[in-house]
Amino acid sequence: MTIQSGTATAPTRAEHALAMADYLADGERRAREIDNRGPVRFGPDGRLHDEILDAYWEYGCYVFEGVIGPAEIDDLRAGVGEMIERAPVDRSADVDARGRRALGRDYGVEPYLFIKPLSDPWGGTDALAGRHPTQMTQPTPDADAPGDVVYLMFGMCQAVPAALRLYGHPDLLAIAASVNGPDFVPYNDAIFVKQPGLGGSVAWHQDGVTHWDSPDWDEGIHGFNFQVQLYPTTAANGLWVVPGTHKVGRVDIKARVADNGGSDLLPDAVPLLCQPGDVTMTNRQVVHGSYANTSPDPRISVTFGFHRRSSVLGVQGRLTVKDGDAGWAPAAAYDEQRIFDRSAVIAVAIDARRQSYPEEAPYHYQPFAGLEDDFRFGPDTIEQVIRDYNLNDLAI
Ligand SMILES: O=C(O)CCC(=O)C(=O)O
Repeated sequence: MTIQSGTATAPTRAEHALAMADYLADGERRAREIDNRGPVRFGPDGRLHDEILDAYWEYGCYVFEGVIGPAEIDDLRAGVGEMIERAPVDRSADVDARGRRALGRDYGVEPYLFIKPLSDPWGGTDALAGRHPTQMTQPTPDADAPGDVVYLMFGMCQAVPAALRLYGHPDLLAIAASVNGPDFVPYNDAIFVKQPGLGGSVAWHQDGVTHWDSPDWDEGIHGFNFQVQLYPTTAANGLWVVPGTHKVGRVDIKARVADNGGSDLLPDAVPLLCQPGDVTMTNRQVVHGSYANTSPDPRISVTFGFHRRSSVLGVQGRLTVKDGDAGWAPAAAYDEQRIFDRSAVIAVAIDARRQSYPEEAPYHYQPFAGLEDDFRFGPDTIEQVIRDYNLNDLAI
């Protein structure tokens, strides 16, 4: 069977899984041929090892193996699992499946984004600046599938204490400093939930929206995203990237799919294959996407990104997901205060982590040097820094 983008006749879940098999195997083989994975290594100066940086800049993605230990992964699975359980029963409800008031009814940003099972909510639409020009195959879910499934969850630093601690992870922050400079700033965060047989797709896209025509454009100007994987990621449920596309400017994705006979199975894409505790770093300019999860394996990717300060300061942020609806939300240009307020989450996260992992050397975040005592994790900073922090995301 040929799978085509946006066709009227949708395969069933089982047909889709079967039809993907050869493509998935080929993609795995291509992924193994690329030298872009291994444990995190730093040089004597504390910066990410040059070999890793070179590979990241060559391919636009890197898989760091075994960064997060099993005990921390267990904590994250428990915390994220609870956040999923506390979701409204469907997109119009205020109570969770146990009849409790759902999480986040008092949050400034709705924490849950629902979709129809196995659907592609953004492909071929104007959402998110129209950056997903083609629609992925949307298989028909099994008859017993729920009407709505959680697709994305926002506000992890407020909703999941283990995720706040993760946000202060010294190796991840040292990587961010190596790529974006010691004065790096945060972007946003989102947890991708791809339940087996239900999880939706993310259509092929490049993330950045503000700097494509900038005279200062380069391959790093739109920053990168980490994904901390809580479960194994496979070719069937994982994120795919087209290596090297972060270097070539805006890619005509529509033409690529058309040249591929209308199929969304791009021939030069590779899946990011991970074990629990592995962390991927993906350049936001690389063409990337993921297929409907018709496999039996769940994927939960705790996703958060970082930018160069110069990419954000004075820039009009335009890209956001608000009120459960992905779309443009014009804001004033990001100024020093906004950047400071959002970056304070990193300072508090570092201290939250220090309190839970006293044996680990905390990361020294240069923009908050000397201010550490003002941003200790506790009731005051939970209220003043963490509550609704994602209203201040820095989305470019
Ligand atoms: O994890 C996925 O499936 C999609 C991730 C993505 O599109 C992103 O992080 O920008």
